[in-house]
Amino acid sequence: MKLHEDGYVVIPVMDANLVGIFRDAFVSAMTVFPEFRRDPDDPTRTVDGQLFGEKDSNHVMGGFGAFGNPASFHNPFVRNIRIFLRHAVIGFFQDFVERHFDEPVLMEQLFDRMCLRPAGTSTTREQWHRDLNPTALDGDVVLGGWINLDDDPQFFSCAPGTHHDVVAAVQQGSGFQKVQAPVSTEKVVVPPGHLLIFYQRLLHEVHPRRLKKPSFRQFVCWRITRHPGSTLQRHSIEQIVRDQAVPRLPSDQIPPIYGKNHASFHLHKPNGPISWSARLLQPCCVTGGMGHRFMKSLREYDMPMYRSYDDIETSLLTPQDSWSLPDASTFHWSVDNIMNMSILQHEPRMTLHLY
Ligand SMILES: O=C(O)CCC(=O)C(=O)O
Ligand SMILES: [Fe+2]
Repeated sequence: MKLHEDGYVVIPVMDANLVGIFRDAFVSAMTVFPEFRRDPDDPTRTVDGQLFGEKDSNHVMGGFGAFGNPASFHNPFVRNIRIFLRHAVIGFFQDFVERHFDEPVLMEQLFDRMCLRPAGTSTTREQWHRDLNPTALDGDVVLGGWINLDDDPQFFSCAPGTHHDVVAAVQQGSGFQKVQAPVSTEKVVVPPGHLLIFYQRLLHEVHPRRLKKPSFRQFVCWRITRHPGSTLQRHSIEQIVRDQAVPRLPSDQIPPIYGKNHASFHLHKPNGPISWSARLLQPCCVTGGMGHRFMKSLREYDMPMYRSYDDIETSLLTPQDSWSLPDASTFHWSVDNIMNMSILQHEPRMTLHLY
C-alpha cells in the first residue's frame, strides 16, 4: 500500500464544484470570525479595505498562513469538513488498518488548522523535519496532511520511505525534529480537491513557493491507536469544545497567531505585530498593543459562540471504531447548508465501521 511503503498517499475527495463550495464556506466562515475587525459594508475586507487573501490582510502573520484564532477551530466550515472527510476516507482507512495492524485499533481525528496563504506572499524554505507527536502512545500511528481547496495544484516536498527510519528521539519534545536535507526527495502533486495523507514521521519540508493567487487548505490529522482514551487530546477535549478554545496541535504545541520572530525583531516594522494587531484584531484580543500570540477561548473573550457540539461531532474527535453519522452522500452541500450546520439534522444516519 502506497501510504505504508512511501509514507504518503494522495486521494481524491471532492470534485471541482465541491471544492468551490467548501472554499466559499471557508471565506464565509472568516467573515464572521468574532476576533477580527472588518469593513462594516463588506465583511470580506479588513477595516482598511483589503480583501482577505490579499497580503497583510491575513488572520495570522507570516507566510505559512495556518490560523490560530479560536473561531478557526469551531466554525461551521471546519466542523462540516470533519464530517465530510470521515465519509470520504473511511474506505481508505479500513484497508489501511486491515493490512497493517494485527490487533484491533481505534481511530480519532485531531484538531488541526485552517490555512490561507495570501497572494503575493511566499513560504520560506524551512528545514527538513519530522512532525513529532510527544503525546502519542506506543504503537500509535499519527497521520497528517491536508485537503487542497484551490483550483490549482499544491505541492508536498518529502523524502519517500523515511518514515521507516528508526528514530529514537521521535517521541521526545514537541514541535518538529530538524534534520539534514535528505538525498532522495520528491515533489508530490496534490491536485485540487485531493487529500494528502502522510506519516508525521516522514521527512518533509515546507515547500518554498511564491503565490500569485490566495491558496486555501485545511490541515487534517488522524491517530490510529490500540489505546482507548483520547491521548493526544488529553488537554481536555470537553473543555476545548465547551469553551471553544484553541486546541493543542498534534505536535502538542499551541498554535500562535504570529511567530516569535515577529514578537521580537519585526515588532515595530510597518507590518509588524503592533500595526497588524491594531488593524485586524478586536481590542479585547490585544494587550499593550500586541495581539494575544496564543489566543484565549471565545468564552473567555466573552464573544458570540458557535452552536454547541453535537455528539456526532465529538465522536469524530475521540478514538472509536465506528461512528453513527448523517449520510453525507445524500446531503446537499451548499454554502448555506454548511454555514447553518444543516448536516446535523440530516437523515438518515448510517454507521461507518473501521472494520
Ligand atoms: O506546507 C507545507 O508545504 C508542509 C507543511 C508541513 O510541514 C506539515 O503539514 O506538516
Ligand atoms: Fe511538517
